[in-house]
Amino acid sequence: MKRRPPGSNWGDYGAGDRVGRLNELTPERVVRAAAEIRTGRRFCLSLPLDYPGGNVVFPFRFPPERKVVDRMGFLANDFPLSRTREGATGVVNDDLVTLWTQYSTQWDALGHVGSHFDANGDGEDEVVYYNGHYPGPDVDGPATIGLQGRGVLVDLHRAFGNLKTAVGYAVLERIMREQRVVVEPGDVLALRTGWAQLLVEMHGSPDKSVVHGSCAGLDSRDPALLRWIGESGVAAIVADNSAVEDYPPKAGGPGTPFLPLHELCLFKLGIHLGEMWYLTELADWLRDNERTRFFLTAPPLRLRGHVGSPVTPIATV
Ligand code: UVW
Repeated sequence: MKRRPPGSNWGDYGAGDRVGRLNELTPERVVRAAAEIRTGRRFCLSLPLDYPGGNVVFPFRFPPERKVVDRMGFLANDFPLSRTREGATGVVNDDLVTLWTQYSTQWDALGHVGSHFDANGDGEDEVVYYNGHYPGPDVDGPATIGLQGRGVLVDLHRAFGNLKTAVGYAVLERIMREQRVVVEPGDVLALRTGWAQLLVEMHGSPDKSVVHGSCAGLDSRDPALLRWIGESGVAAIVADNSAVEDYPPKAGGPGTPFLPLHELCLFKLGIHLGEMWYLTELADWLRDNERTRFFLTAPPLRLRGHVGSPVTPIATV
């Protein structure tokens, strides 16, 4: 890589780096995060992975498909082990699941969104990803990071209810001040918008107009917001909505990204995005206990070559 996009941090964590701002989850900061464990109470931050339900959120993503494994020509459903060894007792079940990795609660990997940019300096733009990695084996690295750190939650739902709105920096800053949220470098920023709660209330049969017409998202056309994300030092950003940024973002002019926040975070800065997390119970508990921070455990699947990962994040308070 000879050139890096303006406003990017390519190379800052090393030429071969593939985890971006997760480098900020240093051992010292994980110890700091552990100070947020005061009651031992845990919250599961995943939706059921067959939610939203159907494919009205993104028409190209579908619920998981479960099948029973074929074992010796029989379905492995109450499969008698006497078929494996004569006279043996016991039965066994075996299944397989086809998962659309970005269907439900997930991490966007840094390979999820790239751009066209002349990283090799030959005068031609090429398809390239975070840190100047090229498509193929370069972005296929295994996700081995043991992702733990301090989460800090901003409750946008408390401010806006289910109103669909794009939240820029000025408003976010005001809400953070009102809710006494302080974000420090290495924190995982969590945004509760209420959107995932609407999914839960629709019980797997989501209404298209509700899905596409509700709740807050970040205003990714606000330069001040993008600048703050860069300067804040956040290790990752997660939300209980579909795309972290208000979706679809307002159209920009020709030559501007379709998804400005995705481009900034995944392509330029190596900030992973968590989408469709379930934050309702955690957010309510934090509010009731006058807290904003929690200990987060959220490792992606250790699966090679995928560009998004289902995840079962756990918050401990
Ligand atoms: C969008 O496509 C908006 O988001 P993602 O692909 O990250 O789910």
